[in-house]
Amino acid sequence: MNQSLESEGFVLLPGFMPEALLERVRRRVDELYAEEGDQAGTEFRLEPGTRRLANLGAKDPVFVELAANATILTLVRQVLGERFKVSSMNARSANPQSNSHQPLHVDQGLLPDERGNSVCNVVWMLDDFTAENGALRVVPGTHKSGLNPVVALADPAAAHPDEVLVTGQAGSAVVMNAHLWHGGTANRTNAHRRAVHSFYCRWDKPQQQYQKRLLPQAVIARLTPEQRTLLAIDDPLNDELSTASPNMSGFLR
Ligand SMILES: O=C(O)CCC(=O)C(=O)O
Repeated sequence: MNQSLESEGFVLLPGFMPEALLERVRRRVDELYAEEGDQAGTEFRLEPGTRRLANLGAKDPVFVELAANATILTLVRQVLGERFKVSSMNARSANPQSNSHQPLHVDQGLLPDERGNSVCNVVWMLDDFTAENGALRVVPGTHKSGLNPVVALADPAAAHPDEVLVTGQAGSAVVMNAHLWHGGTANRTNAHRRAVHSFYCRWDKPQQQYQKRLLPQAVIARLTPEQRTLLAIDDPLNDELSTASPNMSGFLR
């Protein structure tokens, strides 16, 4: 059991990505931003002050590899229990000198329910996250509050007295119970702050991006049996749930 993930609601894994993997992911993310241009992220959602990419599983196997990393899955299992799936794979880059500041939120506005936690997010740092460039802020312990900050706080965009900035070197990963109050902050530097998000949900929730429909057949054909299970390709309940809401938007986001 990871104590930080349990009690604080998140754990930072410094230097988690080997250098070659970090470079591969960075290169592909930059290529996709260049290829997609103005259209980047439009399949899902746009956000002022940021560049976004959506549906990354369809765009390169490396993003599925990230989401299927065994150490990461052990931590996700701690949050979501034995049965969970990938919900979406996206990228988010806080633009230089921009207001990429987000209100404190819980992903998809979801609170733990009678079955427990239902969402977990992994933020892969492709650049250093610093106090100046739009690092993630979190309010430790709030995953147990049963409250949605957008409802509970008078001003969810304001600094919270208990918030902490999650800073770290490029290649680090943050595994976060996504019921934790969190949000990106403003980037006051002249460089992009890039991240990939691997987002997971419990078995009984719809995927945020319905993988079976969004992944090209050729990509599905190349998945390993474990990846197929993780992406819920052969899961009739997921077909039912995700067909009903094939591309949910709203905070994680
Ligand atoms: O990229 C980040 O720093 C976190 C963004 C986030 O929390 C979100 O988009 O829901």
